[in-house]
Amino acid sequence: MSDAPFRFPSDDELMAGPNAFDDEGAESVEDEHEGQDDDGALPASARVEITVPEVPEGHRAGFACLVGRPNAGKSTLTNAMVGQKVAITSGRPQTTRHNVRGVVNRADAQLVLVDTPGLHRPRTLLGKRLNDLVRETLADVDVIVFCVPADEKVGPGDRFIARDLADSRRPVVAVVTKADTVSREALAAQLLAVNDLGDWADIVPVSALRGEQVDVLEDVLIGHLPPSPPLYPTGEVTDEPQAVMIAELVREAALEGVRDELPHSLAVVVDEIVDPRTDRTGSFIKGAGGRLQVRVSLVVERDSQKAIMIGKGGSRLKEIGVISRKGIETLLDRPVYLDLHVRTSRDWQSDPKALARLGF
Ligand SMILES: Nc1nc2c(ncn2[C@@H]2O[C@H](COP(=O)(O)OP(=O)(O)OP(=O)(O)O)[C@@H](O)[C@H]2O)c(=O)[nH]1
Ligand SMILES: [Mg+2]
Repeated sequence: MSDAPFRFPSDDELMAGPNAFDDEGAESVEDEHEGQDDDGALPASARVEITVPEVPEGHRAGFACLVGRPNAGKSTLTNAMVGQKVAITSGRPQTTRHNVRGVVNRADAQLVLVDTPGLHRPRTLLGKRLNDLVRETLADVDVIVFCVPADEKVGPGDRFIARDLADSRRPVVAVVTKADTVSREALAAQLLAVNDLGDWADIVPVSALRGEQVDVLEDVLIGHLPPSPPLYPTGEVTDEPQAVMIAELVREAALEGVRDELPHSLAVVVDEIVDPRTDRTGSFIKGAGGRLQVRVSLVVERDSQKAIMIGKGGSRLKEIGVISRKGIETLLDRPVYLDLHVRTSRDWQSDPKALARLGF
């Protein structure tokens, strides 16, 4: 995998023919568009651009969607398969709040993983929206990955999801995650319990943390994809917009060490990104130098939570800034000046207007 910083193509770019594939190894016929008449009609000499990527015989490509209850290890497994962090992870439930696409590029196949929010009994409007999002996603993929953790008993939460999956009419591969956390006997028992949950195309135990069986799962999933050239540029590992990745890295750092309701109550948005190198009108912060200036808001539901986020004398917020800045600088491959603010938006999880402002 290259060390070059990510380049995030826009939807338009992804849809545009030549950009849909690596240019390397592609034969293309140039279209100069010269001599085009004012009325828009192309002269007979105009040639249409055709790009023919060289796709090896038998190449497969398609989508696999990871589902499961909160905290089942979906995002950690997504990152392990991609080989790079595309989704944030934490021990708090409901860490993932939107579909994150991660791309596994191999010579023989391209597997696009769709990591989804955990499915659970919704208690807020946000929870309901997240469940709806997952259900819609299921309809559009080639194969579904149902994640059940090895270290928790199969329960009503898993049965609730299994019933939904039975209706999806897609092949479902059941995965017992976190296999490293239990004994061989307990793992065998969990595999049997998961087998009894439904009619699965396969059952695979994995440990994303140790990288065990991750390649086996990859092969199984690719076996369910149709013959197709790559769907995404083969150099990309995700199509997440840069601002979303930044906000997620801040949220991941902020989730560390908070408990109870706070993880659910926290949303993070990027308010502004100013690049003093390219934006001459952009305000130039003293001491920021040539660094990219990133302003981020941490939004909580109550003033008491705001106090916790800020910490004594601002100590917690400072810590969040130090940790997330490192991640953002690695992501962007350049120095960053990070400005964090905490604000309260009362009960935003249940307020449709606030949800819309926060991008849900
Ligand atoms: N020991 C061990 N821990 C794991 C493994 N995979 C995930 N975890 C841990 O399980 C917790 C939850 O992992 P996530 O990947 O964030 O879970 P998720 O299913 O994406 O959670 P939501 O996004 O909230 O639905 C984290 O603390 C991970 O470090 C694994 O293979 N082994
Ligand atoms: Mg997740």
